[in-house]
Amino acid sequence: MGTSKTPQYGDELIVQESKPRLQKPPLFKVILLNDDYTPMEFVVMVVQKFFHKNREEATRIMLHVHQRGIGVCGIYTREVAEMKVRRVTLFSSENQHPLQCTMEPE
Ligand code: TYC
Repeated sequence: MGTSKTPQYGDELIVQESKPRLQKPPLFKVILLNDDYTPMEFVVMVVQKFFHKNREEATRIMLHVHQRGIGVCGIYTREVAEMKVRRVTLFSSENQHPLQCTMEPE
């Protein structure tokens, strides 16, 4: 019908901005499981290396797992948690230790 034209400076615009509704990504706990064979020192080293804890905190986490059977090393988005689980599992098996690492929704 030929009534449209290129918008010009000064044309009236009514813009309804949408509210910023960003969803928080789901988070996952990365967990170590106790076993009878993995040396305590190896577990402390794993917690320091992959979860960036200092030696005191890593020792505390290791002892918690040793005494209670299970313990949280950190909380991450899905992709980061999956990567940690894979790396810890690979590193443990490369070193002939049965240390089990898994994840669960927070
Ligand atoms: N229970 C093991 C031992 O006595 C130590 C250990 C701690 C193993 C934590 C696994 O996730 C673990 N040598």
